[in-house]
Amino acid sequence: SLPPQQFWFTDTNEWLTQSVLCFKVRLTGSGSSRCSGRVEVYYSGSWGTVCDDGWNLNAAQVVCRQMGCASALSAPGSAAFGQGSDPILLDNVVCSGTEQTLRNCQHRTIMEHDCSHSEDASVICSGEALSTCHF
Ligand SMILES: [Ca+2]
Ligand SMILES: [Ca+2]
Repeated sequence: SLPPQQFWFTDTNEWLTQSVLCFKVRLTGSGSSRCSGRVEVYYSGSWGTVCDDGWNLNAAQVVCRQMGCASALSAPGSAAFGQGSDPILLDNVVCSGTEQTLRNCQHRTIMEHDCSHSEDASVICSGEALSTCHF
């Protein structure tokens, strides 16, 4: 297992411990599978969606890695797997593709957005790989 580590997150102004390394992500929605679907992240007790503004293959790659899946094939926007109903948690996500989790990518302050659920972001990852996260 991972050694205890702490990270300062400017978006929440708090120290978070190693669980952040595995900041929970799930793929859901109509037609989803373990490695494809609408991206939902878990924050402060609830699940929420990600807006497609800025969403691209680099961001999808981070999600695919987090999910223990192989490389990202596409990063569909516009609620390709249906619209979520939970809060929109992340907007303007910009990743280089090498980040450990979506929260290590640039994004607006959590829950600040100018989106609707018609803009929910999704990923399609190829195959399956071994996860490096252990819950
Ligand atoms: Ca959009
Ligand atoms: Ca936006």
